[in-house]
Amino acid sequence: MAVRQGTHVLVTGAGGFIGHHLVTFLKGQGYWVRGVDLKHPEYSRTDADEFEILDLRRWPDCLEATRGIDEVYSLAADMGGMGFISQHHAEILHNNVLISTHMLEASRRNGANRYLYTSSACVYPEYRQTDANVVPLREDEAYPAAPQDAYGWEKLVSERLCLHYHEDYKLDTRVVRFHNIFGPLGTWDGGREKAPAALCRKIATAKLTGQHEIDIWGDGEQTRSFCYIDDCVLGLYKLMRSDYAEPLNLGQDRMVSINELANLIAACAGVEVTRRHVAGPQGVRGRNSDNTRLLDVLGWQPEISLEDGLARTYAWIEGRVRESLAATDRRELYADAV
Ligand code: NAD
Ligand code: GDC
Repeated sequence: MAVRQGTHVLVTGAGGFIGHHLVTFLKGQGYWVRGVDLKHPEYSRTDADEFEILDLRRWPDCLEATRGIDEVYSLAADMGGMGFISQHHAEILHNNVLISTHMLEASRRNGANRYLYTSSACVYPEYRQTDANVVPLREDEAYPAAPQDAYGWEKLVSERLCLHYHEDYKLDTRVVRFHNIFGPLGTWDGGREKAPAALCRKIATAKLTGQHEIDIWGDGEQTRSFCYIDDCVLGLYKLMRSDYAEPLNLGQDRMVSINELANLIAACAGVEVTRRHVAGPQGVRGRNSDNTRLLDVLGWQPEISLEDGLARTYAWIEGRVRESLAATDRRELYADAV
């Protein structure tokens, strides 16, 4: 505890899904934490000791964010699910290159000891993910490079930047590759939401309105693995405390189809839904995490079952949908009255 109390930690993207949960976790471990983002967390108050609204595309803001900091968890990024990353290539590449490049250099200049960069399974080559029954992806399979979308290209280049800062400047870097993280307090509507949140929202809406048909993008036979947020923040912390500087997967290795995911969520909701398969961005056909190296390096892998994680996530999203439907009813009543 003594070391932790003296350690000043920065979490960028602390107004977002994973960053917000990570701040709470690190406070629980006894750290002094500064959160930075373009916005405050949307669904509950931050536990950070200090929270600054900064734009990390800007070099002066990165210097401001990293002053007096020992360890940086770098999560800020312009990001979203397939609906967002398949439509905003230029914006994502431009914004995230600036954030990652400036944050790494500012952390070095201000004397940070450790820097953890949050990369993505999107760095893996699309040619390894063409089959729904995909071979789980190993860390050493990112090359020859053919990442998914501009989002994946930025992640791969920033991974390399971290490795070179480690070699050239002896900055103690860590690189994690997330595989579809989900949970409460994450984006659930508006276009950036990923499949677990989108399907929870659609199924909650079906349940609460009695219209039991939901849209699924594609035939639903595409596969993914999904990792619950509590496992994600624990894994991030374990990686930061390790001495491992190479990229490391952080995800579940249980692969399900999107149709199976919808069935599991419908079971949480206690309703039966009919799936309507519609056109939509699908990304890779299959994706799963190989956790061999994760187990080797951390002696641990995510433990929370998909069923448990979905039950907690669904309950939270059903609450948001209920509020949203009630607000719509109030607006319609008011419009009728005037
Ligand atoms: P999120 O969108 O909820 O959080 C990212 C935060 O970064 C947002 O709050 C956003 O406002 C902030 N941000 C964006 N531009 C900024 C800027 N210029 N200055 C300051 N803040 C800025 O996303 P998340 O799910 O919490 O993801 C966190 C990190 O993990 C990201 O780097 C993301 O690419 C990576 N990642 C997430 C997943 C996942 O499944 N959630 C998968 C792979 C990688
Ligand atoms: O958005 P996502 O969760 O991202 O989509 C998973 C699959 O679910 C896709 O094939 C998509 O077509 C399908 N899907 C079906 N219906 C829907 O209503 C829907 N909404 C959404 N969003 N998807 C639906 C993600 C990236 C992240 C990130 C992670 C790393 O890709 O978007 O930014 O880095 O990967 O694992 P996904 O898993 O393809």
